[in-house]
Amino acid sequence: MKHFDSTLYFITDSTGYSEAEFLERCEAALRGGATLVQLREKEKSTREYISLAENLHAICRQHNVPLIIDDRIDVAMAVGAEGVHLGQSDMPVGTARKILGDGVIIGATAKTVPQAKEAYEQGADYLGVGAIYPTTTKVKTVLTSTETLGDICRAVSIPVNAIGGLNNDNIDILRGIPIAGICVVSAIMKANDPEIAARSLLETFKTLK
Ligand code: TZP
Ligand code: MG
Repeated sequence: MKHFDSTLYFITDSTGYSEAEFLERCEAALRGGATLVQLREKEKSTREYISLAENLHAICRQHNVPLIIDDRIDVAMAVGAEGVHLGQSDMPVGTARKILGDGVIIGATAKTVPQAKEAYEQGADYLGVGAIYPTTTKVKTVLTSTETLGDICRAVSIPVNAIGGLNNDNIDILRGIPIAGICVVSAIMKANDPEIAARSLLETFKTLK
């Protein structure tokens, strides 16, 4: 069954960490309550990406949290990950859906209402929308207004997550917008204690409803 909860969607960045440190931080995020995890690797070889995905998948399974692979449907298939996340320059959602079938979670990045509607119509299961704030994470993105975020939420009937520069001190800007959850990289990955960071983000998010 394709069930997932995108309330606290933790997106990884292994830059600067040994594999052991990286996996320990991911596990801490899961202990803190991350509800969905995305492995996002931009520099690794295919073989390295698969190996890290296998190791992270084992940890996610222990916490009953689905693992999503960024960009690479081949890597997702190789490790039996629960899903894949596709940006606007990656494989179109409809093509990925044909390859992966209905049982796999497909997420898509959308920055405008037309992009959101297209991904939804092609079979996306959730959308990531942003960047809401400037981000220090390595990514090609532009800012998306909270107004557009709200319009996207109302234009599709799948979960929509906000992303980009979000942390405990600034997510109040999302209050009242019918998002399903938040996606964060640095606020957890670079926290002194990723477990505490995840737990408090979850608590803060719940107060926005
Ligand atoms: N897409 C839009 S912003 C972003 C991605 C992958 C990075 C978000 O990272 P952070 O550290 O939570 O700002
Ligand atoms: Mg991508």
